[in-house]
Formats: sequence, C-alpha cells, structure tokens
Amino acid sequence: MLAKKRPVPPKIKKDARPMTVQPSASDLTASSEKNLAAPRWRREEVVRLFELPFNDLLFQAQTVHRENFDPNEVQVSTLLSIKTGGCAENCGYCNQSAHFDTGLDASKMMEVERVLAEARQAKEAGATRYCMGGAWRSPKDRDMPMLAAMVTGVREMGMETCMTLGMLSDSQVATLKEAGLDYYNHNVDTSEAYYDKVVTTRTYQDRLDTIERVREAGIHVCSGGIIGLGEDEGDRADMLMTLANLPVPPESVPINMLIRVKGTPLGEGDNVDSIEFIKTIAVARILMPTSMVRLSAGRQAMSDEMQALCFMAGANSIFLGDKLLTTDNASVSHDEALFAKLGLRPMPLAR
Ligand code: SAM
Ligand code: DTB
Ligand code: SF4
Repeated sequence: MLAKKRPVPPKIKKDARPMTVQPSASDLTASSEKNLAAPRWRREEVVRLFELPFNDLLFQAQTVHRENFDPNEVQVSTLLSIKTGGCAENCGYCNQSAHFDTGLDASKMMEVERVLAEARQAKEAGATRYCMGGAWRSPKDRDMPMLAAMVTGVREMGMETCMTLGMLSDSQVATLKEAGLDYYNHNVDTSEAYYDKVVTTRTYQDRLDTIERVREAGIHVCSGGIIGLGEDEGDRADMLMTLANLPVPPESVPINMLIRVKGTPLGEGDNVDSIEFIKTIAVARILMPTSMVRLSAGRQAMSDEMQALCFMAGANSIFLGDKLLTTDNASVSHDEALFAKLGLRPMPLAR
C-alpha cells in the first residue's frame, strides 16, 4: 500500500490563478464566447514552448506546477477492463480491436459484484479514483443499468469514478451522470491532421462531440493522447492545443506512451524518444495549469529517472496496479519503492 503519512506540506499558493487562466465549468458560456474570438493558446506559442531549451521548458513547467499543486503529491487511479476485446473500431494501436489478431481473448461485460470486489482491492492499495474501461465503439442501451450500478457501487466506497466506453448518446450520458459518474475518459489521441493515419472507423469530430456531450452534462472530462504513433512534434503541439483550447480544458489529461502490441498496425517500430515524451508532458502542464496530467500507459518501459523527469515536468497522476486494461503496468511494489525514493505522496481526495 502506498504510504499515506504526510509531513507538513510546503506552502503552496492554492488560490493562485495560473499564468494562463483556465476557466471553471461555471465559466463555460462566457469563455466559449470569448474563445470564438481568441483561442486560449495560439499555435506559434505552443510551438515556441516545444522549441525551448529542455532546462528552460522544464523550469517553466515546474514553476506553473508549483503555482497550482503540491509538487510532491500524485493522484492515484486504478484501471479495470470491464469488457475486453472485440471492439468494432480500428484504432491502430489497440490490443482490443476486432480488426487485428493480437491473440487477446475477448470477454463479455463483467458482473457488477466482480467489478466492485476489484474496486475494493484498488482502494486498499491506495487508489482514490477507479477507472472502468469497456472496449466498445459505443455501449448498448441495454448495458446501461449495469454500468450505472458499477458507478454507484464504486462511489459508495468513497472513490471517484471514471468510465471510458467509447461514444455516448445524450441519454447514456444522462444515465451515467445520474448514477454519479465523476469523470469520463475519451482521448483525442493525436492531432486532427494525423487522426486518419491511426483510425478510420470514426472521425476526430466524433470524438469532440462526445467530449462536449459529457461536459455539458456536468461530468468532468478526462482526455489526452498517445505519443509514439508516428506523429511529429507539430501533431503533438496541435493535440495539446486542441485540448487546452476546449471551452473548458479537460480536468484530467492522460499522456500515454504507445505500448506496441504485436498484430496491430503499430506493433513494430522505433521506441519513442524519452526527451520528446517528457517535453510533451511539460507543454501539457504549461497549457493546462490546473489539470491533472497523468503519466499513463508505458511506465513499465520507463526508467525511474525518466518517470522522475516526467513528475518534474508536471505530471501528477498515475495508474496504480499491475495491469492497465489488457497490458502490463509498472508493478505496485515498484511504484511503492519509486514513491519512497522520490518522496512522493498519494494526493488525498478533495471531497
Ligand atoms: N474504447 C474506449 C475508447 O477508445 O475511448 C475506451 C478504451 S481505450 C483502450 C482508451 C485509451 O487507451 C485510448 O484512447 C488510448 O489513448 C489508450 N490506449 C489504448 N491502447 C494503447 C496502447 N497500446 N498504448 C498506449 N495507449 C493505449
Ligand atoms: C488512458 O488514456 N489510458 C488508459 C485509460 N485512459 C483508459 C488505457 C491504457 C491502455 C493501455 C493498453 C491496454 O492495457 O490495453
Ligand atoms: Fe476500441 Fe477503444 Fe481500442 Fe479503439 S481504443 S479499438 S475504440 S477499445
């Protein structure tokens, strides 16, 4: 279990506004109108950040981070695949697409009680948010009562709830909101220009439409992307700009390093450059000062030093648990040792 004992926290200006003001959900209407005239971030500003010398970029990101968060606290989420494989979409990175033969065993949706038993264990291990993922293009309406029961049950344990189920209709969003869903994960994954190199069974606009639906229903948005799809720095800049210029930026921004899965179109290729990955985290932190930036998939292949630099660059959330959805994560015992070495503490729940 991750140590929860907290020394006296350093003085953080909790009420300090970020250098670039990020609106709250209640500012939505006013800021959307403003945004029509002027996006929060212009492309040349974002490109300039990527072009900064590494030390300057990291210093700026760490400064923004300290203005908004306790730099030694990391939010801890745990993932569970509640419906695995057989997905109708053709995302070129994914183990769970029915379009590729990766050797993964597909399975039906898990029973509610089994999900709740797993969630209980995650809570004991130190998670404050439980993220349930379903390999769907979109869930069926007949699945919704069970999904709602999972949300309610996890919430009753005192954890935040997150789901990622693909595209949602208005009524499905309403059902999840009513059940008490705190976050919905729906990644844009890359830039709009690069999107059809990665997936062709849906459009970028489909993604943005679901994000907007979730936001309008008052559910917090979790949206980020993957580094290592063959995109270039310009695509990374565009992806982060898309997120940061949403009427309200996502409260959670997962940055995944591609896990190459054999049998997928992206199964073979060069490793992502570590410095490029860390720079992407830093730019995400600067563009979205008050969001949780999650160092997501790929940590099992990262050295402790690389993860330390990601935390320095402003990452302040991880997935804890030996498994992500279908692939291996860094082990819980390794993460406990890493937290101890770096003096990191799990972030307490705000509720
Ligand atoms: N089907 C839903 C969807 O696409 O939103 C939910 C599950 S999907 C697995 C959630 C996210 O996991 C993807 O958007 C992608 O960012 C990330 N992901 C999936 N496979 C990955 C991989 N091999 N490496 C890194 N990230 C991955
Ligand atoms: C996110 O951005 N990353 C998580 C979560 N959101 C759902 C998923 C990572 C999946 C990695 C591949 C797998 O385990 O199947
Ligand atoms: Fe399906 Fe999601 Fe995998 Fe795409 S990323 S194939 S939508 S499970």
